[in-house]
Amino acid sequence: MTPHSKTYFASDFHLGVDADLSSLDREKMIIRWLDRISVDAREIYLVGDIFDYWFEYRHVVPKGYFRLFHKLNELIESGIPIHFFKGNHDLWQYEYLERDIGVTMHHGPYETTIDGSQFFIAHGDGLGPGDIKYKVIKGILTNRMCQRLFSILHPNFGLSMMRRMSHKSRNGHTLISSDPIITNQQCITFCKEHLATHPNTHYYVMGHWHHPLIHPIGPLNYYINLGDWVSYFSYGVWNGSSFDLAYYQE
Ligand SMILES: [Mn+2]
Repeated sequence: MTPHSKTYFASDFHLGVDADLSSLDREKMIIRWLDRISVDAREIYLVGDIFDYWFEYRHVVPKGYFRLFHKLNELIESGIPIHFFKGNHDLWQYEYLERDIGVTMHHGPYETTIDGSQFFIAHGDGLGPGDIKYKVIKGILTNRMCQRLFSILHPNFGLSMMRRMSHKSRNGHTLISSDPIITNQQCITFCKEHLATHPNTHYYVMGHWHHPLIHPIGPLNYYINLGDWVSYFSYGVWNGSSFDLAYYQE
């Protein structure tokens, strides 16, 4: 196998919130993971909710994450492209990460071919039936005028408000079931419907539900949930011919 032949996927770091491990400890762990995979990574996809909350003002960004930003920039400079998806917790990102860190930002689902296989990559929020309340809220949060009004608030006030909102929403997203197929049902339903009209899609790679899973949805088609780096420390690896979930251990 040639070096730099693997594609890595991870999501839902939720940096900015302390869990069993503090945000800083998890950030340092993520950097050690990035160092490890940089040996054979060709591309890295970070599939949303990297930050637990984020708002980018015209001249101000939330402080912290310097270590992560530095590492991402270093990998990009070394020739490993990093794709960055907005999640439902950090959808207010504009050009800072793209311009200053060099990531390729995706504002919605992204379809691409990797080693001849067709991938559909998305954070996963708002996909599938139901969750009407969230879809309405997302409509408001992504509204330009609402964003402009919010940006008038002083960052000390605006960001602590976001932090509280984010905490509430996370509590609403604790695992629905101990069965990952049930937790992921909404996205699985979406993928099956999408597959009916796009039968060439081989892999649907998503985050959001925080419950790692590889689930067949067709003869050669799979739904993958990447889990999270709050409790699972899970990630996806595509080695050119197959997709696996792995769990980071020091
Ligand atoms: Mn999440």
